[in-house]
Amino acid sequence: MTDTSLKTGQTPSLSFYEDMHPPAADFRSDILAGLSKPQKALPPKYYYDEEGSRLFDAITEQPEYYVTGTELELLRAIGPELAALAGEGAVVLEPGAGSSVKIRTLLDALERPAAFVGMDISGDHVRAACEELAADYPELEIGALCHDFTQKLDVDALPLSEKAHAGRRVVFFPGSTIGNFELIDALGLLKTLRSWLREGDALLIGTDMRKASETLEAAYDDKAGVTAAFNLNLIARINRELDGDIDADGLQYQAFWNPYRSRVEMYLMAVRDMHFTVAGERFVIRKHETIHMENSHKFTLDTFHDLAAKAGLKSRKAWVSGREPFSMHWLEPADEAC
Ligand code: AVI
Repeated sequence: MTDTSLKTGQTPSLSFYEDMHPPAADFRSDILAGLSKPQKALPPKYYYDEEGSRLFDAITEQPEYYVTGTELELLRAIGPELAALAGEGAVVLEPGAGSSVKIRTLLDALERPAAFVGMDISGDHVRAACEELAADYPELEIGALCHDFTQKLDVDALPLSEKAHAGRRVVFFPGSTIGNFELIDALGLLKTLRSWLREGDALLIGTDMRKASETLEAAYDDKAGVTAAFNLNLIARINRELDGDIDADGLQYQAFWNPYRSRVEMYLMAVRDMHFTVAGERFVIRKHETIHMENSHKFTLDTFHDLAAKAGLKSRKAWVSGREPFSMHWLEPADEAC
């Protein structure tokens, strides 16, 4: 439902703010379920509390973590080609927040874009990010949506101007976030994003690529220990918010390249037997037993195009960085799926 109070004064710089009331996550039951599995696992979506978001930003600045810098460099290099593909008056939709330097790089590259719509599961976060953007791009129609991007969205119903609705839609999904999903869920997400597109619209998506295992393992286990701290921060969050007593000193962070599943797998391994309580429930973790924290899938052009094709998306153009292999894809609805 449109928040009209915002339309009528509080934040005149935003064209609209809409809260789609995404289903609330249940931290307690998700954590208890994860710790009860034979292979203990914690959902990575819970990494990002305030400290976790700060630590993730710090990861992107580590010399070993090539992902962010490489993608930004590639985005800058292909700007003129993106402008030609998008044409004048495009509407950019970004699932995830809208504050980063990447969205600014894209908006700067495009020819007089008509509108930008930022979406995030946190309403406060997306509103603040889009307001910041609106202050810097006063000529752009900018809307913010509190929305879970894995859920359906009727883009035609968004309160955008007629001019904006007539522009080519470019859904922007950078950062290789798609790689953090299990492949079956990545396919589901691509199908959802595909459903936002009409014929001629596009999904511009960044995907990290397979490379030497040493490079990958160093990127996900930096020397300064920031990625380890990012993982252990979730343990601290569990202890704080769920009255837990997990001894973080008894857990060691590890990252492995799994070539069979083409992904980096991240774990916390117990260095000794430990008994602990979370939300009143008792658990035991044995020496050398692991908690599976996250996966980061790496693609080739072919493996990603195959996945996209299953979601009804065909590749119009793909670019690969000359530094560490990282790809950007311009995908369009496949004819038969339109
Ligand atoms: C957010 N995502 C794309 C990161 C990645 O590279 O898979 C998450 C990450 N986890 C540890 N380092 C980075």
